[in-house]
Amino acid sequence: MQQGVRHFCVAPGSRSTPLVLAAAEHPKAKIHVHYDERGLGFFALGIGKGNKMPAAVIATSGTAVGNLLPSVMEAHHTSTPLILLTADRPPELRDCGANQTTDQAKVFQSFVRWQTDLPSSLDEAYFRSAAAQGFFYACQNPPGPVQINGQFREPFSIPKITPMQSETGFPIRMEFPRHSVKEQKSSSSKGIILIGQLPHADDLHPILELGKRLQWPIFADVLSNARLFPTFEQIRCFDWILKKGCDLKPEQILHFGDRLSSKKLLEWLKEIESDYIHVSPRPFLQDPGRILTGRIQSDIPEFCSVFKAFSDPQWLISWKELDSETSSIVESQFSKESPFTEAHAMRALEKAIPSHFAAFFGNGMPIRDADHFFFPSKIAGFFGNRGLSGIDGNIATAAGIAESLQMPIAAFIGDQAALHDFNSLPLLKNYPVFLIVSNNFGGGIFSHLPIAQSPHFEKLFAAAHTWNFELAAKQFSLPYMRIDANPEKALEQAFGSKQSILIEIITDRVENHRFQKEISQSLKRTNSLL
Ligand SMILES: Cc1ncc(C[n+]2csc(CCOP(=O)(O)OP(=O)(O)O)c2C)c(N)n1
Repeated sequence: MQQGVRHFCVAPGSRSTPLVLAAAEHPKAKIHVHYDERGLGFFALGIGKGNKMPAAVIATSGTAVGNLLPSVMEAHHTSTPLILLTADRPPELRDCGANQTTDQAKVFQSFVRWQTDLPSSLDEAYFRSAAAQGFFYACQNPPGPVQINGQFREPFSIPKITPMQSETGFPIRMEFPRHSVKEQKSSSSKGIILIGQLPHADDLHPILELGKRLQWPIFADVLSNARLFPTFEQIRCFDWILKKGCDLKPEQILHFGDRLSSKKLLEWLKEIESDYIHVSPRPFLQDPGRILTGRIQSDIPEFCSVFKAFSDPQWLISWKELDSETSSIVESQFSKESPFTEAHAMRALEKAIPSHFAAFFGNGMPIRDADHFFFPSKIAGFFGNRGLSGIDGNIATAAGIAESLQMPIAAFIGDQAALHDFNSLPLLKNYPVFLIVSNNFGGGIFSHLPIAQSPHFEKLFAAAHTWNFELAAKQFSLPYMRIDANPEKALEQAFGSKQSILIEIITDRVENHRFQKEISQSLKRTNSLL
């Protein structure tokens, strides 16, 4: 608490009684209760994604702790701060068959930035210091998950910790060094800037300004938030341009932040063999193609201010021309008579979403469709779980983001991601989450793979089903709306609500695949006419 942690996410249990009561008695703690530790972990992850401050999860011993692992992995891979307060048995009950007792001090292995196994009896100074140490590691550069495993002996009592005098400020002052860099020069004028999800919100503008100064095209991922500031240099249809085939070859690539969603981009980067530099304040290697020619660990604004290169206005203009040709071909597909697909649903969301909403995209097709088709003029921000791209915990993460930002969120996820995280529907009870489930009755993403031709596809890959979500909403007293076509008006109406709602949009994964294939083919046809 003294460090500024306010959200305590609690799953019921007995061994964790001292931790739960200590949080409950604190006047400044905001307590969230959920019965499923897996969803609770993702909810806490969402809080950390929203406000960059760690939420604390309190869990009892045994498999409860194991259920936190997926969210801890995602927190590790996305550098999201998270504190786990796990309750354990005292040493005399370990390794002797005692109930609900396992080796939970090592469950999270290398995924936690720091871990401690607190002894059963400890004085206040030790406890305070360990809590501050955990906070420090959770927030250091790079932030991430930490575990404080506490050994509690019965009878349980509330630890007597007298609140510190000062109610504000941190008793441990943290100052992280900025990673500064010397002047960086490139002899190229034909450069491209890639922007993935960024470590800090204030990294974005210096990159956009760098693009303007150098007149270098910018390829920005949906989670970079760059499309909220549509500067001239941004190439909106870069993924379609690369899919169609493109003769423009950059000499220099500058990549800021995380991996981009576009698979085609990675293939193209391998083909072109340009000088390719990744810039991040974090020490993690970001190079799935093993093609980087340089890594610079630096604060992003600092790097942008010292980077020098040449500009060639024609280079940018050539990309802009390609972008506008490509964009009009993509748009012409939307104006044609065609069956209703996930792409159309995404477009409807783009038009209907109010500007004070945030947006979250589930893994599978939703994040990819958002990357292609979701360019709202103004919203509060874009979110996803792209550290490990799991379809688990997507509902819980969106709920955690809404809670920490205290703003409504539209969460667009597929039916399998929804089925995976049904347990988290009760978490929608607080801040409004407009949960849009695009139900294409299976895993649509696999229709885009060669395995879609296999006779085993529907059963073993799409995992086809015939379920819908109306009764699930009813089970958790959530309002429900079903949309079969023309979703824009219906979405606008739903977004007027003050409370969470489950909106099921019926889509067709085969048609979605056909629609996107048609875009690629019409782009290729135009290529051959040129
Ligand atoms: C926890 C987890 N299990 C399995 C996968 C593999 N996977 C990736 S996408 C996907 C299907 C997604 O289907 P759905 O949520 O319905 O979205 P759609 O692609 O149909 O739009 C699966 C099973 C995963 N990413 N995470």
